[in-house]
Amino acid sequence: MANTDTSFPENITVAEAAGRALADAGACTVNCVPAAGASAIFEAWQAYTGRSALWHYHEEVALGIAMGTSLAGGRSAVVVKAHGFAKAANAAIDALPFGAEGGLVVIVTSDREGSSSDSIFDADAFVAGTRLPCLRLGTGDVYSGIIEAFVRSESSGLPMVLIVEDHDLQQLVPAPPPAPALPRSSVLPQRDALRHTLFPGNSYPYEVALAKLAGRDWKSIPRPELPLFPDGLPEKFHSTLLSCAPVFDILKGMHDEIDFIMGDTGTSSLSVCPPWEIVDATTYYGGSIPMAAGALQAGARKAWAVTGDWSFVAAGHLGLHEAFRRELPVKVLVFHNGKAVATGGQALDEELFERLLIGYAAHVSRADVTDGEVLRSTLCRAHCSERMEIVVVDFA
Ligand SMILES: Cc1ncc(C[n+]2csc(CCOP(=O)(O)OP(=O)(O)O)c2C)c(N)n1
Repeated sequence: MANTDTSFPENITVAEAAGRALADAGACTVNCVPAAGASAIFEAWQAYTGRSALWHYHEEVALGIAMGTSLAGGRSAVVVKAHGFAKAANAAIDALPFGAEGGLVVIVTSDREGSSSDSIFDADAFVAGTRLPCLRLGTGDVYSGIIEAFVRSESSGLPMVLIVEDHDLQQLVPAPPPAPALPRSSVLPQRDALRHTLFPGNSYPYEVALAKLAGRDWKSIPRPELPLFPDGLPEKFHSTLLSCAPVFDILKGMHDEIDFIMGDTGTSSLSVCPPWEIVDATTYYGGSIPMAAGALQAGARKAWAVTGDWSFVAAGHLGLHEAFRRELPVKVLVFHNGKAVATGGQALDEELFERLLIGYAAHVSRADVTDGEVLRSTLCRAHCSERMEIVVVDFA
């Protein structure tokens, strides 16, 4: 049937249909690393919404931010090339047990023959390996497929991956009629650290994911208790956790004023356990800063990222760059113990750590863990500030 609304052309490209679907689905965050195909969708989304969003540099960060947005109840999309999805895989594999609160849709543009890519591989098999629910969309299904993916992501509580073929994106398809915005719940997702904290010994997120994948009622799965410190946690982490206790105690006191505290791989994320119960969510290595940034993009007022120094150097700083560029006032707490305790105590390259911080010198404040008063005032000042703050807690 002909479209009688003259403000909309009869035919649009598949990329434009995708951009329009992201808008009509109410995605508040669309994160894209430039690459053939992916860029066309992102640009179409910007043109259709009149929004101008920054490009991303790193797909793992783009997905981590989207995961944070989703956790905070916002709808988010990531648009990347297939090899970009491979680069984001560390976040993607955690996205399955982590799940989705607000709809989370990853659009992967595939280039089967490698005609505009620097790699040729089986994108479908790669995505299938993550076990994330996935659909390949043909040209005529792109608009409805994206809208339905958001609906399905929210009803299943899982992220969705959609694969579209690069060379389809410039094909013409009938323009979809203007659609009413996809309704969404205005209720903020409840904090559920047990379900959103991935660490060895917590099998609950995985069991929930399996139930979601099978379409079973995950809410009826018995909820285990988080282990109580000290007896419930491995002895090898006791002394590190005890040394961090002054910081945990202060954070616990501030907890009610913080919307989200994102943890990172490393011993500090064990502060999810009682008696502290600090961390709301922990996913992949270096994921705390992107996730905190994503929560802010979804409208959270205060979001902290709690990370170890090694994870910060390894990947966390990548998220810092993106948060900084977007002026997102993430609060970053770095436990500077000079080693990777979680993996056996490998020494940190101190010079490299300091070098990374120099770029953000105006945002960095430091406190020695033994100086309780300075520690408290430094954390409180950072929390009250309206800009990005990086608090480095130094251990002897
Ligand atoms: C991609 C990836 N590589 C390696 C690891 C293994 N790993 C887990 S935690 C960690 C470093 C932890 O050190 P730090 O961030 O300083 O925290 P700490 O344990 O000292 O508190 C590493 C290397 C991982 N989880 N993911």
